[in-house]
Amino acid sequence: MLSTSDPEISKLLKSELERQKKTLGLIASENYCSMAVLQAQGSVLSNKYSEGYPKKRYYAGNQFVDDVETIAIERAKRLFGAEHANVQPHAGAIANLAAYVALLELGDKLMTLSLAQGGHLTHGSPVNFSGKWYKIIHYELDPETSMLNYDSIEKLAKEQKPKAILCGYTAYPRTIDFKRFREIADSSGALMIADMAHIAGLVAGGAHPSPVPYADVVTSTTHKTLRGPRGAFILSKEKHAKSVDKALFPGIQGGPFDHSIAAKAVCFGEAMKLEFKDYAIQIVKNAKALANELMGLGYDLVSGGTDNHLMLVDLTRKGVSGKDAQDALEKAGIILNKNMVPKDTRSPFITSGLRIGTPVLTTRGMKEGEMKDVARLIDRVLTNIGDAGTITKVKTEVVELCERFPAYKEL
Ligand code: DSN
Repeated sequence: MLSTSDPEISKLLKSELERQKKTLGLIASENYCSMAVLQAQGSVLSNKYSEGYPKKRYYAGNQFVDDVETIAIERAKRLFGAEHANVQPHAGAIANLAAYVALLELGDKLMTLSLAQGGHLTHGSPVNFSGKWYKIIHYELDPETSMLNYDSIEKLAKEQKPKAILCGYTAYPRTIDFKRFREIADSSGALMIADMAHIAGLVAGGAHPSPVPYADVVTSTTHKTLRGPRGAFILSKEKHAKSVDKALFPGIQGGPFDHSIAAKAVCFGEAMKLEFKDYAIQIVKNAKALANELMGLGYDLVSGGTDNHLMLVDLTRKGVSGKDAQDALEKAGIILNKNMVPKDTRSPFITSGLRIGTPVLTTRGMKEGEMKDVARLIDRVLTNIGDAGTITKVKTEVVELCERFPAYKEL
């Protein structure tokens, strides 16, 4: 229908589908969701207004929307063993805003890892609401290991006495000890917030420890390792349930995106299946295989490897900037993002590193053997940067690999 009613947009959607089919998606925060998720997301629920929560709405006609949202809430609680779930946040940034509004007053101290060290804009960046509205104290990664140093975080927390400590990151390749963060929070009288957006699928599939038993509030997106629709949710202890719900609506958002909530319910349902466990475990196996192969090829990995779905390659010794590497790889059909590395001397627009993640390729069915191939393809481009012939050859091999592991066969 779209192709006749709006050929201009239809053509672009087809081109994007082709791009997703024919390139290697290595952006650590992306994934390819199922056809079922896409169908729910593109459903008539998009037409409904349902401000409020199930059975407490400001509009009529919500009998089916109520059931959809209730199912999504119950599935989220069951999947993560949570006391309370709110499935309405439109995005991870909004979920974090709601967590802060629920737990903090304006100007309260919030302790986080900075964006440059692997946090997120909403973890107190000066250009973000979080950095403007709260007094941000940043803890640092250990300068030697580039890993979390729990003892020094504890020392800082005891000195600073923040209202809340946030853990959970966008570019940290190692396991997070959430139990230790709870101890740190308790020892300094702080609340604990965990942003598990990146690792939610690993947590759901048992491939990373869960923050849910320990954190007061857990925020997450649904579209990363969890492989759902673009959107977010919040889990909390029962004692914070009312504040979380009130913070989000009417505090921040208006009408929920009921189509997204339906798609989140489908995603939670998929993540409860046994196959999802295998998927989550394979994401990590693939990341380790890719990391080992890259290190074997002479690349420096921040912290010396990975425990999760992503790795950070420090290109300093290779003499290539993150931006140049990203651009050259994109030309060859390898899609990833430049990233700051510890002690980076370049700006965030240039950077000295790359962030590489395996959720998409794992969704496509690739395993450790293919990860070695992918590492070698990356290496060929980076060691011949600027060589058009290499890029053309690698691009052909990328398309061949993609065709062996097709995405969206139905489309
Ligand atoms: N933009 C996401 C990422 O790439 O990690 C986080 O929101």
